Amino acid sequence: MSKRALITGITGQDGSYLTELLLGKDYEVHGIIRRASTFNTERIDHIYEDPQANNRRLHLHHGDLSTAEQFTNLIYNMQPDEIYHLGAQSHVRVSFDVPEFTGDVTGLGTTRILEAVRNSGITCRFYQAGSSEMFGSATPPQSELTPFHPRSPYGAAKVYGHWMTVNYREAYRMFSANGILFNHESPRRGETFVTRKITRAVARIFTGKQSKLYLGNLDARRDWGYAPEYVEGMWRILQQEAASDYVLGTGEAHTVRDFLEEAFSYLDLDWREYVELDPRYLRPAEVEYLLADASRAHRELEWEPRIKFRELVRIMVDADLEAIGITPKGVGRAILEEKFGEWHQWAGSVSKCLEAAAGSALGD
Ligand code: NAP
Ligand code: G4F
Repeated sequence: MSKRALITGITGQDGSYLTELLLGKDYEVHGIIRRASTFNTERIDHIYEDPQANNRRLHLHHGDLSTAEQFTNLIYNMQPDEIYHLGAQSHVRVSFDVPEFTGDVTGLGTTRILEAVRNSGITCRFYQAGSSEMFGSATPPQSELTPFHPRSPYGAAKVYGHWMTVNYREAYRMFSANGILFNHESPRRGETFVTRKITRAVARIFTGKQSKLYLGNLDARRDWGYAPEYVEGMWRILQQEAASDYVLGTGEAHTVRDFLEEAFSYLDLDWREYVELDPRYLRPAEVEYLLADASRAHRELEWEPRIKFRELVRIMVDADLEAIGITPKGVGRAILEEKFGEWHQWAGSVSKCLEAAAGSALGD
């Protein structure tokens, strides 16, 4: 019999890839979406099935992490085998503007789902989307043994969610596991995160639609990987015999400046001609250096990312060129074909999603 999964944050970058992965593994997938006055499902439109269709395997339910009102009933009625809790206010700089809201949705949201599982009395496996932001100013490389020192309301909220997940494991013997994921990016990354902001700007500058790119701190170092590989890591974490916590990352760190250099030079452009500092993108406290020690995941999950920094940049620039209507240079596309020959391919996953984004059509 096929397994049933519930995903919070299904409309986000990771939620959309995870849905594709699980449908490919024959799961029945349920997702929680927020009611919005405009379409907010463009990342999953290409896989959504008509509600009237027989035997559909993707189901959406309205809900908001700021209230627990319907989660116990929903989970009791659904009886999921696995819950992937990905929903969050996930933008670090924005968390300084709305710290209380971030604590509520990103922190307490985790407790609301854990409590709903406990109250419903069902047995299922729970995944918490933890973040390398929890390490904050801790000395790199960071592993499962590195003490947390968050530097933002977002990071602090994720630390709370992390320890609640551990607590439900210890107190109630729930299979609740934390993934501590370093930055992972893709053509579906939100446009206000620095990687996508850069690759989108590169495509627009290349085609004369934009002349300047305003950024904040260019010295911060991040361990950037490719999102589809990380959702596979999430799935592996929930397939282990016992629940535990795992760091996922590439083990390579680069500065924002390195990212600019790589993205602009791919199209023979010099980033220095276009990039300017805007202090509004600086943070009251910065995380300077994140670098994963993912050796535990390599050993126990047999998880090893195949897409590294340079390849990631090329995939993202190619996709943003295609999104803007230009034939991509093609190196990124070729990398996917060569290295990612399984469920995630350009034609099925990148192009289809770009087409859907152009004409978002999912109704309620
Ligand atoms: P994302 O693209 O920002 O997606 C966040 C998801 O959460 C969206 O589906 C969003 O819905 C939903 N959401 C936000 N507020 C909500 C609320 N009040 N109620 C219900 N749903 C809500 O994030 P992502 O990059 O896919 O990341 C997935 C998870 O991993 C997040 O928890 C993030 O903090 C964590 N994480 C991400 C990374 C990374 O590098 N990507 C690294 C470590 C951890 P809308 O579409 O309606 O906004
Ligand atoms: O792309 P970012 O906004 O990602 P950040 O802050 O590392 O957070 C992301 O990764 C976390 C995992 O470590 C996730 F948990 C979190 O949900 C999110 O997905 O910023 C990356 C770096 C920062 O140092 C920032 O200061 O880029 C720097 N930066 C410089 N200029 C900028 C900009 N960031 C953004 N968003 N916009 C800028 O203009």
